[in-house]
Amino acid sequence: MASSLHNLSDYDPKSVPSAKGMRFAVVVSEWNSKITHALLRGAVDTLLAQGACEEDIQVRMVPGSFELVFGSAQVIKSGWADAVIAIGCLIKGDTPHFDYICQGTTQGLAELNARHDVPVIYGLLTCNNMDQAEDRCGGILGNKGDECAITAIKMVNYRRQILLDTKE
Ligand code: RBF
Repeated sequence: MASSLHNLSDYDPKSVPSAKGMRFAVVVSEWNSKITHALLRGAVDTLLAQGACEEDIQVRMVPGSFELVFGSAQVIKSGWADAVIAIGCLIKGDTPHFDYICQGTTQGLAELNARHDVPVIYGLLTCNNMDQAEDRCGGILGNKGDECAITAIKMVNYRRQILLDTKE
């Protein structure tokens, strides 16, 4: 899992299907907005570069990472999106609060994936300090937003493939 061994913006374009005709909702936490806006930029730019249309990308803001779960659930229920990208940045503080939010948000997003037919992509940075976050939102380790966009496209394609295969 060492992200220092993997640049988050690296991917093999041959392995990525076209995003044309896919609809994406990006739910973004306002906390540590310098980081989350850079992650959002990476995600949107990558979706567009892979063929998604601007009108097929919806961006919604929530106050903090913990609210990503409700924010994503609401987007799923609206029925509009083929995939949700949940973007947040948690920076460790002096109290155990960080651990509770990390755990709650991660568990909540995992439950959405298990319960619904819309993939929710984990765009949550959980960092010990701001330097680690900057390294991962367009710094030396790439941009996790890029990685989330590629994952979202692959997961929409995955579901479409399953639906096609079960029709045959
Ligand atoms: N939200 C984040 O997305 N990243 C953080 O680093 C972060 N740190 C927080 C630290 C404290 C002390 C508090 C009270 C909240 C923090 N939140 C953070 C907000 C959290 O995700 C949530 O919005 C609030 O706890 C309200 O439910």
